Amino acid sequence: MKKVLVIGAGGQIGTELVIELRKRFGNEQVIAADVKDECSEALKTGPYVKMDVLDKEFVRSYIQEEKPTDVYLLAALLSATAEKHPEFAWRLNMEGLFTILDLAKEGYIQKIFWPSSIAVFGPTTPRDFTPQYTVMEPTTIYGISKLAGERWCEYYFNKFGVDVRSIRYPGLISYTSLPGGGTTDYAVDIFYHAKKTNSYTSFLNEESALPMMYMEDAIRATIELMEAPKENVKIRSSYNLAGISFTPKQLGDAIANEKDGFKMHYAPDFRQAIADSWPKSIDDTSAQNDWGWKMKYDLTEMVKTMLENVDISKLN
Ligand code: AKB
Repeated sequence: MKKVLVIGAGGQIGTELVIELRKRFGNEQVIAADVKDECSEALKTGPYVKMDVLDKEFVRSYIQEEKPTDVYLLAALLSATAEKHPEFAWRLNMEGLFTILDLAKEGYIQKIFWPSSIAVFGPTTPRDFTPQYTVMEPTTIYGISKLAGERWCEYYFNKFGVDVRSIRYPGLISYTSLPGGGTTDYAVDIFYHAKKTNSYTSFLNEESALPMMYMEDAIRATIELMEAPKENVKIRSSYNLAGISFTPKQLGDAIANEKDGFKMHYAPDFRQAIADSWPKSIDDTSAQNDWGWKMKYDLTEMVKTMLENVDISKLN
């Protein structure tokens, strides 16, 4: 019987992932875990446990007791925040991964999902239609931790047969939970400001093309990869996922098509240098060929859905 544990369930991906997993496998089968004492309303439909992924003893004893079949390990510091707290980011992004990989190696977990990111690429990577296999010299702490994590995942698969699966997420766009501390966050913030003030000041310049993806597609990709037959999962580092590539200007124009008079302004900050080191677009042929990945949301549909659904009371 499937029993799923989602660590980092309170974050941008975690909240929507738990909701979808509970729809598919039943509320009681999906345990949400996060560092906060209490979970949000959205997660109250099933079990919740307070868990600090750095508390190795607690994580080990909880998993040994509960024996989840599948663990999604989402707890991490994203790119912009990680630059401000490099040592903590390295610890958080790596130590939790080792704890979970070791538990799987010891037979307590059957399958692991661990998220990687386009941040594994760097300024020496070809930036257009970035291939699955290419030069990888990330220059951010977050990117370095994700690349190291990918190598460890593949190592645990090759050496110990640990069934670990991963996606290099592009920037993720959603309205249920706010993103926290990423370089791609502008593409979510913009919708709140568009609704509230009909204008937005982007912290990336107008020409910064980055790959992005609507959350519903990202959640579907995650579950499709986790449910794919083992032999189809040929890449055990992490799969490229393309999503939709656009610049802040293109996103602003798409919003202006829906909202008369919407105005964009630009005030690039330290996140510009991070964006400049990342791919503009991604080649995800391997994901398409290996486990049948196909994206649904394009820019127009994503913009319409976001404008309809963002709740501006979430913006302080
Ligand atoms: C970030 O901007 O740090 C994340 C990512 C691309 O992994 N959204």
